[in-house]
Amino acid sequence: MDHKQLIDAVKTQMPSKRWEHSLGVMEAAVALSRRFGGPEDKAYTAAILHDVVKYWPVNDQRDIIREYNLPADLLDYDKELWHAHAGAVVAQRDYGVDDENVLHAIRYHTTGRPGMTKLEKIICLADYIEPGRDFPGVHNIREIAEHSVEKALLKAFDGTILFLLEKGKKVYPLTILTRNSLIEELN
Ligand code: DGI
Ligand code: FE
Ligand code: FE
Ligand code: FE
Repeated sequence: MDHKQLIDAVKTQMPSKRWEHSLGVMEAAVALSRRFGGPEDKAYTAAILHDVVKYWPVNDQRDIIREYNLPADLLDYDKELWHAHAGAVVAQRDYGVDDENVLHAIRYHTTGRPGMTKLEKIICLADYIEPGRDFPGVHNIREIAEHSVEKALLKAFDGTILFLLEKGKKVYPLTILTRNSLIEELN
């Protein structure tokens, strides 16, 4: 599928508010790719698809995790984590994406992972700072993102982890490992 076909198809999978967020991620991801020399075309594709199953019934997301032998421990953590992994399966199976870098960018857009590629970092960060996002600290992260993807992502993960702590929620271990690895990369 080309981008236009992909957009028409993915748009039908979510409410219009969420689609606006996806448009914002496309814009931010392309801008970051230009700024930091990432693969623009892949960033565009990954951005379109990153939340493709976010509004599917959670039972369907859970079924995909089981059926495709995705990390079973995801099911012990927040449902919010499921759409990223399930989304990568759907991008490949239903939308014909076969680029492993793009699939990883979708799969790890919520938690990140140690050793992310530039594309993965860009999608993860674009998801945080797209123009429609409005949470405390986003302005500061956008400024940091003018010069460093890693520094901006580290701030973003700090914010997510603080948010989870404040809510008394569990933190998925990979999220902590991602933060640690960003600190190491910056040293
Ligand atoms: O799908 P989006 O809303 O665009 O953003 P996302 O895919 O980054 O989802 C982030 C949500 O996931 C956010 O509300 C926090 C929640 N979450 C729950 N547990 C974890 C977690 N996020 C991370 N990074 N790590 C967790 O352990
Ligand atoms: Fe998401
Ligand atoms: Fe995110
Ligand atoms: Fe998103």
